[in-house]
Amino acid sequence: MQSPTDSFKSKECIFCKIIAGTLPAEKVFENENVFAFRDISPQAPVHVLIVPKQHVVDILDVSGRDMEIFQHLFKAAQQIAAKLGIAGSGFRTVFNSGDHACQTMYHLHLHLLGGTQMGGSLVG
Ligand code: DGP
Repeated sequence: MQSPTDSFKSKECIFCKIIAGTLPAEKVFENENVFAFRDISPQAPVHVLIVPKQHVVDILDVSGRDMEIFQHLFKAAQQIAAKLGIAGSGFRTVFNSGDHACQTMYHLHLHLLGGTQMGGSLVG
């Protein structure tokens, strides 16, 4: 598992390597700002990770002009949900930040989950 300190160096970041194409992943979407791929350990029939191409650690690491990152991620979520056929049935978007949320990968990522009826509880 990556530690926040280690993965802050983007050259060592697994998600940066996936974006660069030096580690394999099942890509579902890409544009100038965003890359999206299937989660290696899916928790729903559709489980996609949407990541900014710019290396930022978590939502606390985004400020100022970088706030546009959130716009890019949610715009991509809209497009991917439509592309994968879950826009109508519904989907969940989640950011995990820090220990209590069990963040394990320290490159900001928006989970997009759908394709099944999910429970109402957000805290496992
Ligand atoms: P989080 O707990 O929010 O930090 O979720 C990180 C997610 O990243 C977790 O659901 C598993 C996924 N993941 C970790 N390593 C890889 C990988 O190498 N490839 C892919 N596709 N997903 C990964």
